[in-house]
Amino acid sequence: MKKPVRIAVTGAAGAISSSLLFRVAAGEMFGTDQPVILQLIEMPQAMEQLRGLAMELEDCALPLLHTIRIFDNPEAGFKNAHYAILIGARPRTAGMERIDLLTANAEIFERQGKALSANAARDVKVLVVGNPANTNALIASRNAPDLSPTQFTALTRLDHNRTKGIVANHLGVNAEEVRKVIIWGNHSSTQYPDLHQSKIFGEALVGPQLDEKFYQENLIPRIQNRGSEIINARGHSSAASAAQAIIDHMRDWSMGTAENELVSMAIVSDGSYGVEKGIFYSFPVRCRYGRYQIVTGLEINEFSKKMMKATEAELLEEKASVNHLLPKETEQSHYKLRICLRSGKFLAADGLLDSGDPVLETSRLL
Ligand code: NAX
Repeated sequence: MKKPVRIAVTGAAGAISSSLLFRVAAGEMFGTDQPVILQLIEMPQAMEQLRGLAMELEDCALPLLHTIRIFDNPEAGFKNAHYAILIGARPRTAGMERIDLLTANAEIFERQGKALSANAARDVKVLVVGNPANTNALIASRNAPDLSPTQFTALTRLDHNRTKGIVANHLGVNAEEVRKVIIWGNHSSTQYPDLHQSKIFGEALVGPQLDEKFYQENLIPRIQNRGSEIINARGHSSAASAAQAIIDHMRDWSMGTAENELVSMAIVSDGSYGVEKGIFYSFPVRCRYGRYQIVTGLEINEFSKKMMKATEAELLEEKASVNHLLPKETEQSHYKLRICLRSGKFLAADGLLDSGDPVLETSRLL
């Protein structure tokens, strides 16, 4: 049996987490030979609810569930975590402006970034789910001076999976047949679900299988607004499908993407495709050896360029509104990316260790 991995989850008593934790403890995220230690974090007022959830987990007698620990603060909860899934966030309440939501959450993610930097395993992989997810990831990452920005990601896999599901349903095929969809940009209604690179049964999708006008005028807005459609229908935001997307995101990041496939992850921009550096933007990536790599060289048409710019503009606006929470000292590390090795040493994108010793030739292995 492998050594257990430590998985910290914030917002652990909430709706998404309640769908997620049982599946993680059953081995659906990291495999059925990987024991897990769950470090569950909640607000002090939700600890009783969290204790109830922990009891239910215990009552499942799952063989992979090594330990459950519950915490009312991120500093202790992130201790030695190999994975951190940041779900807890302030929900938008009536009368709250977008800027109020950004500010309320910014404070939460500032503290969590600091706590991760000081307490988590040096090669911790962080996934931000709580909204506004991309900008929350930026705040956490900018407040984590001892970690690499490449260790932080935000969830756009739900949008990616939604696109596959909706297109598959429209065409009457299995979702697995719809390959290479891309979500560009923000996890918001400005996201750009790009099907121009997509394949179905190995052939181009837009054009031969899917009318371009229908795609632009019907499918794109439908995917962009799917979150609100679900809230209107069930009175709650997505929970089970978000849990599925979290499992897919973490599994692919650590264990690799399927052959001949790509996935969407919001990661710190390195300037690829002309996207401004230093913001968390969803790109097409492939993962291997526990790292992601942006898929480069895709042909981008004029329509796509316009859509990609619009969602980038929204992220730049969000960044400007939380600028006061982004410490100056971490600005450079977000422009010149390096990866953090398991040893805690940093490897620059040019293949040099901090000491200046070359270790391997790498291009864009982030
Ligand atoms: P719930 O309201 O059911 O649960 C949130 C939980 O987080 C609550 O139990 C609350 O006590 C806790 N919490 C709040 N602040 C905390 C903090 N500082 N530390 C620890 N715990 C804290 O919401 P749920 O449906 O689980 O959704 C959680 C977040 O995911 C929301 O921000 C939501 O908007 C976001 N989503 C993001 C998605 C994505 O694709 N990126 C999709 C699903 C979801 O909408």
